[in-house]
Amino acid sequence: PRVVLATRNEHKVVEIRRILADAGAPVDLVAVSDIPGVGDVVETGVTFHENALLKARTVAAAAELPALAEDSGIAVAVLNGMPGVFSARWSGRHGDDVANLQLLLDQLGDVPDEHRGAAFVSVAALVAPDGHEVVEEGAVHGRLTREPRGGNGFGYDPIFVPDGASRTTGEMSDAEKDAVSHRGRAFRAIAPHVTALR
Ligand code: ITT
Repeated sequence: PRVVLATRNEHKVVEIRRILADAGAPVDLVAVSDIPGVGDVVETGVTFHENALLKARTVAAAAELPALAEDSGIAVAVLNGMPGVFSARWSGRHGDDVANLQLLLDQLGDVPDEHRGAAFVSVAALVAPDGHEVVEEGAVHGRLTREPRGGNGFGYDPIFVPDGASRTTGEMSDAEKDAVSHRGRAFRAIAPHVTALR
């Protein structure tokens, strides 16, 4: 099937393509930037679920093709789940990973390790122009470090250590991150639904 990948985040494009390929889902993924007339979707939702569906519905309608979108972020326990849906724009500058990560570290200050719990969450939404919709969620729990470590991945990866691991997801290989990540879980769950499209 031909499916539009409704994200403007290049890091997500790379990871989602890789996860679906590794899951053996044969799909012709078209970048949303290659579809003329599809503008930016304003993320007005207050949940990952709402925003993922909003992005997929808007792009599916505009492109007249099935669309796959993701909304994701990091939920920090001592910040009552923030940055959450605001993760990409936490510092006020959308997509500024360095500023976003630094602000989060500053906000945590010297909160002790046992209170630095956080979870990455990914909600994947698949919407077909005929109205067929599937939503799958993935999460990975862990804790935030005090200093960034590792240059792989993106966003908050250099400060996130999954439960049971000692390295940050920024220090992991692609395969190691995908095996445990929120995105790996959500997109492996949605892969059979993508394959089932005609
Ligand atoms: P689209 O809406 O176009 O998909 P976006 O980057 O704005 O792109 P989101 O609103 O879903 O997407 O924001 C996700 C943010 O959460 C992302 O910019 C990172 O700051 C953070 N994030 C999500 N997954 C991550 C991961 O695997 N590693 C590190 N940070 C991640």
